[in-house]
Amino acid sequence: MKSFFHVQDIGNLDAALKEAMEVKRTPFAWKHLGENKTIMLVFFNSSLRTRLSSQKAALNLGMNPIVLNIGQDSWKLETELGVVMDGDKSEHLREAIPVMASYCDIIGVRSFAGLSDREFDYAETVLSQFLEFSGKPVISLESATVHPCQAFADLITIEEHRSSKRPKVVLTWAPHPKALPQAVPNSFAEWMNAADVDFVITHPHGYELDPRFAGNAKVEYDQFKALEGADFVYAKNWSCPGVTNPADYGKILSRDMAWTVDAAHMAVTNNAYFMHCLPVRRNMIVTDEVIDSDRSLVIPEAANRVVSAQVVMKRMLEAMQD
Ligand code: AN0
Ligand code: CP
Repeated sequence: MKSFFHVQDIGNLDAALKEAMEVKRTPFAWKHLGENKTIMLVFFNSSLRTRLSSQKAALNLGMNPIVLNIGQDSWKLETELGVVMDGDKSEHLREAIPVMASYCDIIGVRSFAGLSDREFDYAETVLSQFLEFSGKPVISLESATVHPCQAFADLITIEEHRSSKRPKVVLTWAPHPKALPQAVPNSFAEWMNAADVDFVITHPHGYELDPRFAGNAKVEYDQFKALEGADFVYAKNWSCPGVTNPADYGKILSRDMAWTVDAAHMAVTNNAYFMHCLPVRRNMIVTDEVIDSDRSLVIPEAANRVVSAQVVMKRMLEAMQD
C-alpha cells in the first residue's frame, strides 16, 4: 500500500475487517515487521486520538514513531507553490518534505482544510506534495477532504456491534459554533457506501457533501424521518461543502439546535447505537443523556483507532518486505 486516503486503498473490506479483528486479538504478533523502521507523524493541527493511537499502533508493530508539530516545534511551513516567501513562513514544504522523508520509512500527515479555497482543499494540495516529494508511503491522518483512519475505525466498530446482516446507518449533521472541515463525513460516506449497510445522510439544505464521497447514498432532509429504524446514528458537524453554491464553501449555514441529537431523536430509531469521532461538544452535537447512555459507542470507537492505524501500517510494512 503506497498511500492511505480512500476506501479503495484498503482493498476488499471483508478481508480488511477480518485482519482488523486479528490485529485486535493479537496486537503484538507482528512486532518483528517494524524492527529498525521509523514512522514520522506530522501534525499541522491539534489532535488527541490520532497522535496517540498512531504512536500506539506503530509501537505495537515494533516501529519507532517520531512526532513533529509544525509551527510549534518546527519552522512554519509554506504550502503554496510559486509564492514570494516574505511572510511568517520560514521554510517551504518542497524542502521540508524530502528532508523529513530522509529520516523515516512511512509518513503520516494531519493537515486540515483551510476552508477558504475549495479548489486548493479539494485538490488535497498539501497531502499530494507529501506523496510527490517524499517517495515514502503516506497516510492521511485527516487531510483536507478525508479522514480514512477514522472511517475504518468506525466500520470496525459497526461490524463489532451490528445485530443484523445489513444494518441501517444514518449520518446526521448537528450544530457546532465553529466552521469544521468535511473530511470526517466525506470519508464516513465513502466507507459506508462501500460497506454492506443501508446508508442514509441527513442535513439541512446547502450541506450536500461532494458527490465524490456521497455517491448514490440516500439524502433525507427530514432528520426524524431519516433516523426512523436506524441501527447506528453517526453525528458530525461540517461546514458548507460548496457543492450547490461554491461561494458558501466553508461557511456555517445553520445553527439550528433542533438538529442536536437528543433522546427524542434516538426514540424513533431501532434502539440505535450513538457514534461520534470525537472531540465532541456536549449539548451542541449530542445531549449528555445520549452520549452518557449505554448505547453510546464513542469510547470503543476511539479505541479502535489503534486497530485501524495498525492494519494500515502493517500492510505498508509488509509491502516493503516484498
Ligand atoms: C475536527 C474536524 O471536524 O475535522 C477533527 C475531527 C476528528 N474537529 C474539530 O476541529 C473540532
Ligand atoms: N477523531 C480524531 O481524529 O480525533 P483527534 O482530532 O483528537 O485526533
